[in-house]
Amino acid sequence: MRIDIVSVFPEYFHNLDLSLLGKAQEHGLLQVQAHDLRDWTHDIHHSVDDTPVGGGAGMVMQPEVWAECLDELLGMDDAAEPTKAEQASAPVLILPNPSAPLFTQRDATELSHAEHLIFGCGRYEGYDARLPEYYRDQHIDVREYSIGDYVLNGGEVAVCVMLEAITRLLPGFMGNPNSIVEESYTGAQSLLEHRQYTKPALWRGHEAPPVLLSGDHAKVDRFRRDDALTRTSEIRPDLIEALNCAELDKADRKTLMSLGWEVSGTHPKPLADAHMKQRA
Ligand code: 6GU
Repeated sequence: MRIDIVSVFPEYFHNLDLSLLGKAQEHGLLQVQAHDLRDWTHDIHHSVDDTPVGGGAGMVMQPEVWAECLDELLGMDDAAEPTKAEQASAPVLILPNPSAPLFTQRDATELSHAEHLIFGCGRYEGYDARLPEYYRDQHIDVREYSIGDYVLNGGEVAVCVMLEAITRLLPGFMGNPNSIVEESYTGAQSLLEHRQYTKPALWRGHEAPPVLLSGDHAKVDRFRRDDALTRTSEIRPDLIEALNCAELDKADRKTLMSLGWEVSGTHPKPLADAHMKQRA
């Protein structure tokens, strides 16, 4: 996978040379290149922003500087019609934006199959709204994503978050691919992961659940599944409501009922008179 990142702080992405991402680059699994947006400016001040049309606080990133950079990275200077192979490996343009739909595990999985990703990091009050519009008109797959309901100073951290979520799904990235299968937010039936314990079994007076030491794999699996259901019911009831009841086994239903859920319909629903432990 090839990854280009454009930012006015390209040094920000030195962190990608560390840890598993750094290893993956060394092994040729991915090639990451961070570019300085100011390299595409023409004026002496290397300016990338201007005041908002219509007035208001802050500065907006100019579309033309971005477009000259993105045209080059997208290979759009090339007048020739794209070949079939080029179309199949067409880059996906990802623009972090706090006012966009949330980035989820589903997006990470989908993007992990792309051959080439280009991330453009906005700063200030963001980029000119015509930028994503223009590239969609050029038949580029443009995605705008937010990583959560809070405001960051720029898209750089958001890009690091998305990149980590995407690249760890590349075949050969993780030492043990099973660790991906079991974790939270994978598959249609998303639950928070069960809690984990290591040795010693008794630590500062706190015991790890004895069933985990029983050696009975079926019991361990059931305990973990119930722990996942219980934690999800408490912390993320929205994920329980999205479950498909037809895919729950008998023990799942029993556990959910004991947690105050009705499981006779298509999706679980809170029992009308149940004292649900909702988030404050
Ligand atoms: Cl993608 N950008 C910024 N600036 N703030 C954010 C965000 C993105 N996602 C959440 N907050």
